[in-house]
Amino acid sequence: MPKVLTDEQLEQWERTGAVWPIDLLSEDEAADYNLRFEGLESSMEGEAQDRFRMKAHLPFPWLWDLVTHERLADAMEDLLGPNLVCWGSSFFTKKARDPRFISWHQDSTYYGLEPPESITAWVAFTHASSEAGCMKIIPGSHKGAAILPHEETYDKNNLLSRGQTIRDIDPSTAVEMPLKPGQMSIHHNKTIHSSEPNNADWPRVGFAIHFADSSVRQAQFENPLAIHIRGEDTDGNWVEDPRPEYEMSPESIAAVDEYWNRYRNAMKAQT
Ligand SMILES: O=C(O)CCC(=O)C(=O)O
Repeated sequence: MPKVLTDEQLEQWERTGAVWPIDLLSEDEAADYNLRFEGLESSMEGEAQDRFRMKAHLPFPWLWDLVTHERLADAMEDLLGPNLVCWGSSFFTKKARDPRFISWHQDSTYYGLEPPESITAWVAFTHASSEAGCMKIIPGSHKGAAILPHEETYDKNNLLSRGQTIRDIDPSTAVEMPLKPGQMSIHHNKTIHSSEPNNADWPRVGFAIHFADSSVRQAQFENPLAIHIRGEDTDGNWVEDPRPEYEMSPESIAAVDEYWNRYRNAMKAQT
C-alpha cells in the first residue's frame, strides 16, 4: 500500500517518468524556506546554485531537514522501496525576468551511478508556473536509452554547467509540470526534461533532491557520501554525510567544496 502516492500517480509515474504535483510543504513553510534562501543569497557574492553544488544540504540545517522530510521519504519509498539514500541536492533558481533556461537533458548523463537509476524530487519554494519557466518533460522518455548523446554547448544562458543538450527533441510532445509553492514534482533520471526562461515578475526558486535505492553505486569515485534515509545499505555503498552542526560551519563548507571537486574531476576524466 503506497504511503503518499495515489494509484493514479503511480500510473502517471510508470507512463511518463514523472509525477506532479505532490503537496509536500504548506504555503507558510515554503515561504519560510524562500525567506531563508533570500537571506542566504543577500549574504553572499553570486548565487547559491553556483556556490553550493551537488550537496547543498551539507552546510544548512534547514535544507538537511528538507531532504530528510518524512513525507518526502514516504513518497520516495513508494517509488524506490524501503532502502533509501539521499545522495545529493542542488538549487535551481531563476531570477524574475531571467533569460536563463535549462536545455533538454537526462540527469543520468553525469551522475556516474551504476545502475543509472536515481530519482529527483524538485521542491518549489515559489510559484513555478508556465510563465515562470517551470520544468517540462518528454513523457515516456525514461523507457528509452539510459544515456542519449548530449552536446556540450556552454551557452551562457544555460544553467547546466556544460550546457549539455539533447538535440532534435520535438517540443510539441513536451508536458509542463507547474507547481505551487510547497509542491514537488518527481522525475526519473532518464526522463528528458528542460525549462524555459522566467518571464514572470517573481523569482522561480526550486530545490532538487536526489535519491536512489542503496544498492545503486557511485562508479566514478571511492567512498561516495549520502544520507541513509531508510532501511539498509547491505553492500556498504555509501558513507554517511556529515550532518551540519550549525549553518555554514567551515567543516561543512569544506565538505561541499571537496565533494564538488570530486565530481568535477570525475566529469573531466570522462572527456
Ligand atoms: O530547474 C529546472 O528547471 C530543471 C531542474 C533539473 O534539471 C533537475 O532537477 O534535474
